[in-house]
This record gives sequence, structure tokens and C-alpha cells, in this order.
Amino acid sequence: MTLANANRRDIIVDFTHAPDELFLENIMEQTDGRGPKGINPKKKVNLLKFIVEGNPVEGNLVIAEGTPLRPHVALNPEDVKITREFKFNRSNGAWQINDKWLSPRRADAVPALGQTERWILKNGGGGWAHPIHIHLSGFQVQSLNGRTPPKEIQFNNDTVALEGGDEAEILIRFSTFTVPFALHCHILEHEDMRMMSVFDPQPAGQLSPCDGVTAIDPMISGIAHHPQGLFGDRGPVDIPLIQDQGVGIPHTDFTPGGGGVAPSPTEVGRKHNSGKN
Ligand SMILES: [Cu+2]
Repeated sequence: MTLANANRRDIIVDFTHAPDELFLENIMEQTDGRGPKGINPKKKVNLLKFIVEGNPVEGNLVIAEGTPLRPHVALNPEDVKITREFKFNRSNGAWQINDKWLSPRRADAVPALGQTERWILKNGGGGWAHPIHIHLSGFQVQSLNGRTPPKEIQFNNDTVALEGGDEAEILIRFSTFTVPFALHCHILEHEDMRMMSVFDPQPAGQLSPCDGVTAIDPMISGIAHHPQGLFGDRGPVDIPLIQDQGVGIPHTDFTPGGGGVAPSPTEVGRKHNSGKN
């Protein structure tokens, strides 16, 4: 099975006829940061070692295909009253959703609590994969590029992997909290460079306080005043400050209002890795 960043699968392993010692291997070869090269069992990397010992377990369960394990409640497409689209695209050397930069003060979706929604998640292309992770509620993939998705992603997921140009149709229903949550690409460099969006489930008909302008109580939102003014406690995010910086948050040497020369993303990564920042 392929697991993108943050993907999870429940699996059942039958060790009845296993050797005394065996390994879970990663056979997806990857030699640089641009993505995996493909499956290559000769370039395997051991991830986990199993030692199998002792006698067969009494009352060993037989799990056959179709054995019910955990009840699955399928969301019904006929309940959908609203469809939203999220396109994951590149801009200014960083990443956007629906051509917008992340603002923690702006909810890009205000789903009604308890209502099933259809979301279209679209990789804007350009060759990069985006494993899209949605917080707060599981979702069920209805179709992938217009076709029936693989069985393992038809049930509850919190992440769906989108290769370049892929489009997933999902059903999602929020029934718990009414505070701003995030959806984002789970490749760390992409989420760090703003491929993130805020949604704020509310009772039907109620507006979100995250209107993009109003100050949000930092005790509720976690949005503290940023010393460089990017995420101040009021007003829209100052787009000129982040344009052409190549990264979501400028390096600390960056002077707001001009003068500073922004480092390349590589330099930022190196400085952050030095432990001084
Ligand atoms: Cu991504």
C-alpha cells in the first residue's frame, strides 16, 4: 500500500506461518526532496522488526474478508446541500489554497454543524503531490478523478493523497466543536509555506467570527500578535510583506516595510535547522 505523509491504514497481520523474525519494509525509493521515484524492492529500508515466538494463541480469531470489525456509518450524498471547492496551487514560490494566502483570521468555509457537505479537493497541478489533511472530522472519498476510489479510502479518512492534477470528491460532516480548525497539505514544507486554510463549523445560519477583519481573542484562536505584523491582532494580513519572500513567514532578519533581503527557502531551512531560531 502507498502511504502519503499523514496517511493511516488499519491492517491485520496473520503471523501464523511467519518466520521467527521479519521486517516491515519501505520499498518506495526516494533519493531527493522532490518525491518518491517509485517502488523498488531492491532499495528497501527496514522500518520495523517483528520477533515471532511462543505457541499459537488459544482462540485465535479468523478475520476473513467481510468480517465486521467496527461499524461504518456511510455519509449519504443525498443529504448534501452545499458543495465547496478547494484548489491547492503554487504562487510566489509558496503555496495557496483557492489562490489565497492563509489568514488565521479568515474562515474560508463555515460548515453548518451536523450537515453533510461535498468538498472537491483539487491539486492545481505542477507535478507536486499534496496529501490533504482535514482536522476535526473524518471524511469519505466518493470519487477520485471521476472514478470509484480504491476501497481503502472509501471509509473514514483524515488525509487524502492528491498527485499532480488529481481531484477528489469527499463527503464530510462536522458535529462537534465550533472553533476555527485547519485543513492543509501535510508535506511540511508546503504547510509551512502557507498551504493551509481555516474553516469554522457553526450552528446553521450562524456567522464565524473569523471574517478576515475582526480581531480574534488569542485565548480562543491562538493567534497572538506577530512581531513582524503578519498575523497582527486586527486587520487583514499585510500581503506586500509576504510577497516575493518565497516562504510563508519571513526570516527573523527581515525588516518589515522594506530594506530586508529575504533569504531563499533553502537558507531559511538551514538557519531553522541550526537550532538558533
Ligand atoms: Cu503539498
